[in-house]
Amino acid sequence: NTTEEFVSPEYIRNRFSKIMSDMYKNEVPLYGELLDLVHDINDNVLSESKEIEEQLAHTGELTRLNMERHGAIRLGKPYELFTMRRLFKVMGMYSVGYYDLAPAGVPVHSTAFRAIESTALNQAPFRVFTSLLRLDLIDDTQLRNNVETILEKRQIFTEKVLQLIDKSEKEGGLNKEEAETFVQEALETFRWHDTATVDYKMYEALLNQHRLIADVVAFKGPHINHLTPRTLDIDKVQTSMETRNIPPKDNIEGPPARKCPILLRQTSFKALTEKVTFKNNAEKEEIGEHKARFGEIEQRGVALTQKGLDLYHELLGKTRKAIGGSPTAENASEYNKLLAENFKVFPDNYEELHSKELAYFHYFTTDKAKTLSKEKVYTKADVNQLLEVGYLSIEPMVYEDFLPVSAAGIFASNLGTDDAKREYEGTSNQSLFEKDLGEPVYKLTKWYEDMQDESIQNCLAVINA
Ligand code: OOG
Ligand code: NI
Repeated sequence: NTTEEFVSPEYIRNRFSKIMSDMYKNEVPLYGELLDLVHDINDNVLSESKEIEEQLAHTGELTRLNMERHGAIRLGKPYELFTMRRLFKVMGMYSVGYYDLAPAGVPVHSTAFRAIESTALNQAPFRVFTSLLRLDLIDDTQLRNNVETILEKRQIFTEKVLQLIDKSEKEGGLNKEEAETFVQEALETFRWHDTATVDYKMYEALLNQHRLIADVVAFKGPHINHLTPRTLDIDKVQTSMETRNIPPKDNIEGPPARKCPILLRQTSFKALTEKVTFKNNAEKEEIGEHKARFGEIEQRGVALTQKGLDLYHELLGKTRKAIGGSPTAENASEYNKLLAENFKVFPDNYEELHSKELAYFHYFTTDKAKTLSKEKVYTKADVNQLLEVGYLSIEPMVYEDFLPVSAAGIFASNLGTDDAKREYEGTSNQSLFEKDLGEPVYKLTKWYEDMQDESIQNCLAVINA
């Protein structure tokens, strides 16, 4: 086996993303509807705005737009998180960010697996929001012990996929044939199972503790619970969903609509009610229902610096506080009005977002840069000056990650309001998460900082050459 035979992680990631999407379309036909709707709306936006098209072409995002999607899974025990990290690594995906959902009433902590180089992201932007159940937040000791026993026995990975992960780790990659076996075997872990591994009584006990706990513990594996295409106009998607008989959630999560979109806005359609068979004993089966799988849409905007994030959280928090927490169907329009009002102090043009250091940007040299005198060696300190006089230009750097408050809202809209109102006292536990994961997560803002720096260094290298 020589290195030349290996296919790239991007190839494997795209292949996996494609077969996962096909599987989900098959299992959840509304997701296919949603994809069609999003493609139509994206085509419209691009044909109406040359500016948006050029900006996306410039940053390399245009070609990835229609393959862009993220998914989400919920894991039960440390071994599953540890092995999932190894599995995703075969596809060039690494753990970025730590999200604590406990304060929002969801007993999990999470990360996102994704590519970490911009070229790799542009070739295959697939990512997976991955949550791990926090058993320490289950207050009923007996139930917690039961959960532990149930989870201890399950193996969510196939024998074959484990072998191929080993092989890829030892030899540095997989050839085309192995890669195909790998994606097919990996897919098994994400598949829906309509037979529960517990009896109905246990399912109800889990459900009563938290709907999410039932979803994680009662099944053979971590079925993919949604897939999310990227749209260029989420308000349009939200209002068009109903005309296609897709039932939307009550409001869009995240920042308000803006000329210069920031971070991430998300909405979803409500989870399907699906039939599940519960095995009570060898002879008796019971049919019940479970709600877990839904579809989501996202619109991505510019990534914010820590300063920008702080302002975002301040304005969002202020709005939520004023209406008494998460928006409901009843106060959604009041909430949206207030949100837009409060965000008026957040600059809405790229020049100001840049000069106030609220957001991250890619830097480019312009044609004019060729005329620069070669006598001086330019450094980072000259960058703003070079930008002002037109030797450099900037484009917004897209936010590639997630938002904890929004994620909690997405969880909640599909779990039922009682669960969402729950509060967990437990403190956030990033070091335990990283121990279970088997390595530290990439720090969010540092990742963007490094990308921006790299783009500045590349420009300086061209100018000083
Ligand atoms: C994950 C919800 C979070 C997002 O896009 O913020 C999420 C889940 O429901 O398991 O996917
Ligand atoms: Ni999502």
